[in-house]
Parts: sequence; structure tokens; C-alpha cells
Amino acid sequence: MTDVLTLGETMGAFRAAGPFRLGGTAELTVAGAESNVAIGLARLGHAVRWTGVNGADEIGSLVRRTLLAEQVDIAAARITPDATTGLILFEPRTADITRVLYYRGGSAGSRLSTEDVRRSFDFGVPRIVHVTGITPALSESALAAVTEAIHLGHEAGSTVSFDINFRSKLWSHEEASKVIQPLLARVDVLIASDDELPIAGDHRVPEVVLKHGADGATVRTPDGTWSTAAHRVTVADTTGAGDAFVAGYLSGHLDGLDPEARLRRGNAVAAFAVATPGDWQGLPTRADLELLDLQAGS
Ligand code: KDG
Repeated sequence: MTDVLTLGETMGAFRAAGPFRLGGTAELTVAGAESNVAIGLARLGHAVRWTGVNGADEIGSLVRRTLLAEQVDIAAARITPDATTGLILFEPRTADITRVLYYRGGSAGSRLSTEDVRRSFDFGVPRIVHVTGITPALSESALAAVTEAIHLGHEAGSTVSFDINFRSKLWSHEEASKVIQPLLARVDVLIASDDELPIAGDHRVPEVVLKHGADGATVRTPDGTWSTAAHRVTVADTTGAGDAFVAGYLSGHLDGLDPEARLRRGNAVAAFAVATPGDWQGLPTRADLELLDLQAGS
């Protein structure tokens, strides 16, 4: 059984110690918003499938190897000989500000297609389909893939979750609004940061989750509105914090938690993620979450 299906582009990621223009050493790892969520869910014991396309290259192998090591199912992911795996460069300036550079135009990941999505559903209908607003910005075929994932998820009775994840280096607010708003007609859970919400325009998504960063999060459902504060932790790197929150929130959905408890789990997962440098490295297991509960109770 698949708990969550997510799809998108996962790239090779270089994380420098300082400004790239000075040269020096950089750590090589992988990054991608949807695979960050997948790793977060897998560490919490959920069955997650990630679908994407990588090149037949060493960076593509690193992506696949990393996801396999994190117990993410990549059975429906594809390797193409026609393009190379994209790259993302993270240049940390402060704990809160990281400059991002992309080398992903025409990448293998941007070749994601509706066939990839259909193949993913052949492996089993997921309880949740999770997509983001990054993928539709990559190419026409990637937009078609996201549209198909939402359609198939909706038809099959999966909960469809959409995180706006606006990336200004990929498109403008206007372009994003035009593409994303029609997609929301079949979405059950909309996730956005406060500044991203206007991109959604007038929509009828029943469950809206707002990420307020260090100020916590809010959820609005037909039954009411709840807000919770974020945990106070020493921040090493906020990259991937939103994805971590989403992993925790969706984990709460899968476990049947009430809206407020879902927010609390999202905040707890995000607290672990920001305490460690890297997008996903600090994501917690269930045992880690218990440590946080113990500390709160002491
Ligand atoms: O959400 C963290 C992301 O910034 C990162 O993993 C890269 O997916 C990414 C993107 O496309 O910017």
C-alpha cells in the first residue's frame, strides 16, 4: 500500500561554506522540494513513492541512491539518456538567507510526463497525492504531469495536497497565478506561506494551511481555524523548513490526527530540519519526535 505519492525534480545540490565566487570546498548532496517531503514522511514510517526523471549520469545515480537509502520507493522513477540531471547551488549567507543558483534548464527532471504519472498509479493508488508549484514551472510536460496527478488522485479518492512553493527564479507571480489557480479546483489541501497565498486567488480548497515560518502555522477547514506556535530552536539553516513542515502535517493526516495536532507535528518536524544544515538531513524519526515531547514536558 502506498501512503503518499509525490513527484517533481530532484537535483544534485552543491552547498558551499561561503560565497561561490571565492571557490573552496562545497558539499555535494541532493535537493528537491517533493523528495524532501518524501524523505520526511519515510523517516516517520510512512510508505512513500517519489516519481521523477534523472539523467543516465553520476548525479542521477546519487539522487536515486539517496532516496533508496531513505526508504523512498522509486520504482516508477525514470532514467533518460536524453538529458542530464539538474543542479542547484546553495550559497548560505546567513542561517536564514541562502542564495540559490539553478543549472536545470532542459534538465532530465523537466522531462517528467503524464506517462510517468500513470505508471506511478499502476503501482497502487496512494492515500495522498502531494505536488508543488515548482514542477508546473519546469516545462509543458511537467505541468501536464502535475495536472494528471491531480486528476488521477481526485478520481481515485486520494487526498490531493498542493504546496505553492513559489520560486521567483523560475517564473513571475503572474505566470504562477495563471497556471496554479486552475489546478486548485481539484485540490483538497492547499499549503502556502503568507506571501504565496495571493497566487492561489479565489479558490474553493476546503483545507488551507498557512506557514508563518518562525511564527508557526495556521489551518482553516470548514470546521474552524487553528494556529500553533513554532518550536524555539537554534537555527542552523532554514532551507527545506517548509517541506519538513509539510511532511509532518501530511504524516498527521495519515495518522488521523485532528487539525491542531497536524500543525503541531508539522512544527515539530520543521524544528528538527532547521537545526541541521541541509534541506533534509535533519528530518526526524518518530523516536526523535518523542525527544521533543520529553523536552517540552521537562
Ligand atoms: O524547498 C527547498 C528547495 O528550495 C530545494 O530543495 C530546491 O526544490 C527545490 C527547488 O526547485 O527550488
